[in-house]
Amino acid sequence: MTAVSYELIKTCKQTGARLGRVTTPHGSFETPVFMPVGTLATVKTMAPEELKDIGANIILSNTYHLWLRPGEDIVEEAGGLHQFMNWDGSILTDSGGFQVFSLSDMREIKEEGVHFRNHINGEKLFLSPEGAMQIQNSLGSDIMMAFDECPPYPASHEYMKSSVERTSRWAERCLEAHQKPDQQGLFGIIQGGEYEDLRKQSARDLVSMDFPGYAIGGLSVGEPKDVMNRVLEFTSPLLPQNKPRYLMGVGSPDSLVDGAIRGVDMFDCVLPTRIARNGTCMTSNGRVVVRNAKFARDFTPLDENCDCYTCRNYTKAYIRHLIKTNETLGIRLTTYHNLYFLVKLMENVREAIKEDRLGDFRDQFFDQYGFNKP
Ligand code: PRF
Ligand code: ZN
Repeated sequence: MTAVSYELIKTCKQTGARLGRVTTPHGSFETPVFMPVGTLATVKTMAPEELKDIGANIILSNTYHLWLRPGEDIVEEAGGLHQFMNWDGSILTDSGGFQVFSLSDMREIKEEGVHFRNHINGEKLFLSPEGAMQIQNSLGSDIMMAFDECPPYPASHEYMKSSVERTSRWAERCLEAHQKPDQQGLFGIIQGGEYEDLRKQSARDLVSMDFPGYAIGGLSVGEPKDVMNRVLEFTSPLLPQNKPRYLMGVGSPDSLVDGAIRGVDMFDCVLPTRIARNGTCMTSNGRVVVRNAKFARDFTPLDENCDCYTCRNYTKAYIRHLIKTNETLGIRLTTYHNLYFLVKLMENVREAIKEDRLGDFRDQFFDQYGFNKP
């Protein structure tokens, strides 16, 4: 038995989007799903009970950050990440590769792994496929990610080809090093940038290794939206129908809907929690910067169409006051609302797939949010 399984429930007749269910050792959830990010074993400002309240069943955490602080040995001694943070839903951990590339200084990529300096104190460190598996085995996440390289955009075809080939060799080493395949599902990561031949090569390599799920990496790294959509259109069909597909680091409302339409099942992003902490909210009518002076006397909720705890109980004027005075309740309320908004959006997407009307839902949602129709 593998630790993680996927059941395809139905596809939307209007768009081809997939409604499915992923089951892990810590329960199951319907897809398409948005996973809140809890980098340091906490979704910033949110207690686990609050995550449950908004309807989140899976969160993401980071190998790289937990390896540095508090150290995976301490998390393991606590009984694993679920026990350590008091979260009994599912957890996916990213492998650290991407974080090393985006956060650290002076990285050097070698066949054996990546040499770099820690972003906190400059200490010399080394992370390899084997290291990333050992750390994730100690953390005890339900879904682990393979150790990959996410090259910057744009990268030359020549560089991308050698990188994809190395990522495939690293994926083999991850499978080999993974100690608990019956308790933790390991997902492979497709790379290849915007190059169709390289995405094909990467998908062919990884699909032949038979992972229980596949991520599409290397997107939302600075390329235009239409490039991301085109890459999804030619990459999605390369992946097995009976395994989940995860688009890494993507979480703007338009990209969630457009990703689902292109066959993506899982998404994560720091966007809702990060913008909440500077007072920006996602609403059904677009972004609201609640810090703005124009809301000083606005005694209506952040979003008239939202029934979250924040919108049922507080006004823009009050939340603006809290954020302007650095009161911590302010960013708790905006974070709660933004996560609720995306979790609810995905509920609506799933409902629309059930009823074969995701295309209509997209048009209506984009109109109201204020995104331009393509
Ligand atoms: N690889 C890994 N994590 C990631 C990415 C990737 O390509 C991205 C790209 N958007 C976000 N997080 N391992
Ligand atoms: Zn709300």
